[in-house]
Amino acid sequence: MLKLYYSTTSPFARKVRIALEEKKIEYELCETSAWDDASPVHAANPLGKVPALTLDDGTSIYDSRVIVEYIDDVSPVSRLVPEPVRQRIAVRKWEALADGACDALVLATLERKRPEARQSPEWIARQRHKVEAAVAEMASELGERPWCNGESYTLADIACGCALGYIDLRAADFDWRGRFPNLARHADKLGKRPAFAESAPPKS
Ligand code: GSF
Repeated sequence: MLKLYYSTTSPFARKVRIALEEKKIEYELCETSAWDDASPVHAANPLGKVPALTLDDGTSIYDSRVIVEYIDDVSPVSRLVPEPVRQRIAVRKWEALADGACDALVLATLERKRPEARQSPEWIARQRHKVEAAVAEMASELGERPWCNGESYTLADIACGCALGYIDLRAADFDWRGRFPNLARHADKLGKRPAFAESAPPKS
């Protein structure tokens, strides 16, 4: 059976978990911390990051974008990335935007964990700016439409919802709900899907 190495806080792993659930693919979850040298994720991914997915033949794949592409291709149920090239690229661009916001927030979070005297406020501000610009772009792209891309639920919505959830976890002071009511509406709608509700990150 497929085995997913994940952590409860990782927005990238959450994206994969939601995709697996939506596609109704059976898999085993293995919670782990990539920061633990003894974590089995290091054998599955030389980069030592979650998520990583081991396949039935014992090989593994990473990172989240490759895993999602794989699971979208192995099951025809609920296509998450549309096939026509323009739509596909638009959805993948949404994913790059949402994942990029998470990457910046991961960097800012790690910086804040360093001893205070060694932290760089400029670096944190630089990353924070990227997060804010990405969220503004998401709000502008979503507008008043029902889904991030096209007429249906896609990976764009999954990536967007996971990024917003991660912002709540790591940058709770960023009032994106107040600034972008359309994103708040969309996040609430996504949060009602079982796949989102079941994978919600821990509170703070
Ligand atoms: C990012 C994974 C990642 O940053 C993907 O899968 O899409 N581009 C990759 N994983 C973090 C956990 S998290 O903050 O989501 C991780 O495992 N970091 C451990 C490390 O040593 O950097």
